[in-house]
Amino acid sequence: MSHWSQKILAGDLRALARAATAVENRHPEAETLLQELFPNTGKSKVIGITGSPGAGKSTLVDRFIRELREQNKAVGVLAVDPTSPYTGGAILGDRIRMLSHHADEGVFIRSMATRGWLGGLAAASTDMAVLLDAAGKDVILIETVGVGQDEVEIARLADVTVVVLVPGMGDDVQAIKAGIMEIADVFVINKSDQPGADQLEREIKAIQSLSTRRDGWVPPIVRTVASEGQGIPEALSAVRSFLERGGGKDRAVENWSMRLREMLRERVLERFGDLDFQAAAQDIVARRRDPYTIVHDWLQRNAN
Ligand SMILES: Nc1nc2c(ncn2[C@@H]2O[C@H](COP(=O)(O)OP(=O)(O)OP(=O)(O)O)[C@@H](O)[C@H]2O)c(=O)[nH]1
Ligand SMILES: [Mg+2]
Repeated sequence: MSHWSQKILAGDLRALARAATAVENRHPEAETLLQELFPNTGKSKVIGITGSPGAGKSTLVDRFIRELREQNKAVGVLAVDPTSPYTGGAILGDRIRMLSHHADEGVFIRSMATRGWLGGLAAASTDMAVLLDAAGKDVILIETVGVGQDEVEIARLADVTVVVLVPGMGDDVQAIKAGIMEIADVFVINKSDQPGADQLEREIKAIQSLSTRRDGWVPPIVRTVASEGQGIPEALSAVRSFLERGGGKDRAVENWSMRLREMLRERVLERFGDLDFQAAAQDIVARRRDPYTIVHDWLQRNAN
């Protein structure tokens, strides 16, 4: 095992930070590192926190960190910033807001920019979680914005997913219908100091009453005022009760099954790197060649 891996396992923060950068940049040496570290993982709990922009996710994460640190848990935080323009200032905001924890050796925070990541976001998050797990973090918090395909995938990688909603935003309920329902293990109604929390809770319950989850779990609804630290222990205890049911294994199997397919696809495409898809596609559209023969020929040529 490399000296670098040993340092990470020993909890060396500089070594971990360097590794996180290597993983984020998909540096070839990151793969060797992850290979070496993987046998030492499987101990962390991964909590996904997702919700619309400005819902208070970072504020909530910050409070979770405090609470968990009081319980002497080592915490890793991964803030996955979306490409959409509204987060222009959020990266900096996150850094500043969570800065108070930076001097704390038990907390490791990393913002991951997603520009140019297309599709690889969940893969990168998985690798980062492996890294933080190896570094001995008891809990890994992953903040993501919205409920796009990436978020659904990241939610699948988390052992438990918290969906943060805020009162008074009619579109939240639309979002619930659009797919939050299937990924939320715990609902947090943040900004409960604002009017409309009762109504939002009723709406969530109404939707919940329409269908039951396959695992029979009814996601609890917890009200918080993250900016004031209200409802934090309750939210974490809802998270814990879901974790204690132990449904995470199935989800992990599903996640790795998907990851394996992606990794294979990526490696195969790498190996076939010099193929001219564009030219081949033009030939197909012009009916000069057929796609079946093209793929067959490619496979023949690279069959080793
Ligand atoms: N009134 C009120 N404001 C809150 C509460 N929680 C957070 N805020 C404020 O809401 C704003 C957004 O909070 P963030 O934690 O940055 O929200 P976010 O969901 O992380 O935002 P993005 O990462 O940009 O999507 C900040 O000004 C917070 O101080 C709350 O419970 N009540
Ligand atoms: Mg945030």
